[in-house]
Amino acid sequence: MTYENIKVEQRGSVCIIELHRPKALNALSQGLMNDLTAALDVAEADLATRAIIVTGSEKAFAAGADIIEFQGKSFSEAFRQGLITANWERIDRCRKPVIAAVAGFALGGGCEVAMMCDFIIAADNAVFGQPEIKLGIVPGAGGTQRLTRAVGKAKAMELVLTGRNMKAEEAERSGLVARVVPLESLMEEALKSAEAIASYAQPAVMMAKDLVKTAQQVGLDEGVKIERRVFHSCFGTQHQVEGMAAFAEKRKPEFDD
Ligand code: DAK
Repeated sequence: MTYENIKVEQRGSVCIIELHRPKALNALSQGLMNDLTAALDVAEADLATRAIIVTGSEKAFAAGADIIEFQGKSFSEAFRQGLITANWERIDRCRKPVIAAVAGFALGGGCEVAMMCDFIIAADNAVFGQPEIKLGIVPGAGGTQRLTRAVGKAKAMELVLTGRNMKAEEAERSGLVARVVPLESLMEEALKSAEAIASYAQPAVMMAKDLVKTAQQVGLDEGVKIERRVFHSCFGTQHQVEGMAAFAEKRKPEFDD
């Protein structure tokens, strides 16, 4: 499949999706979001793909939704057309693990797309922010919600109300990103994580992802109860049998699906 606004590369069982609109700092146009959605559909349907990396360029992961496309829309158009529709949530609905490898600007919708991924590995030049307030709007793809869950109310409120950008080191300290690495080793580090994940039992990986996401939706008692049920269900898989046999036999487990 060929795309206009992204590049897709398969590295073994890892699918790397690179946002690629260099002239507009990877601004997330409708065309780009359509491409991203299509690529995720393919990666999710492909049994050989066990982990996905979404990345951008060294200068920009994505500098937000495409402001030029937004410009001139009336309330009625925005509301009735569902302005930039449901494909914005496609990453969030992906059942396979998705890592955001972020260098440069991750602003507005760019920060929101990164936050929809399962975790963010940031280059030391990464910059995060929700500057929508400066455009006379509010974040519209989960920025106020996911940022608040990630960094807490005080910092989220400050970032959203002032439109201030946050550098990688502050983003790591605040819990928005999992790890900061030197720019030159960003992809190597993201690949290492993706390949580790890809080597594990895929049902367990998908269940674990689902459970961590559940923690963001439900209370502790309910979450722990759901976790217990899913834990027990692992004992119905051949992966648990293989994983524990391999440990006992002091060999590497072989998880082929
Ligand atoms: N949209 C369109 N073009 C953009 C862009 C953007 N967001 N960001 C940058 N560009 C373009 C610039 O216009 C410029 O184009 P030319 O003039 O060369 O043709 C080119 O990229 C290079 O940008 P700069 O010359 O400005 O580069 P600098 O290094 O000087 O500055 C910057 C980089 C990132 C600080 C600056 O470009 C900037 O402030 N960009 C805008 C950042 C921003 O405000 N982002 C938030 C946009 S609003 C929703 C889903 C999503 C959203 C809402 C709802 N639903 C599902 C309902 C999201 C909304 C947003 O993201």
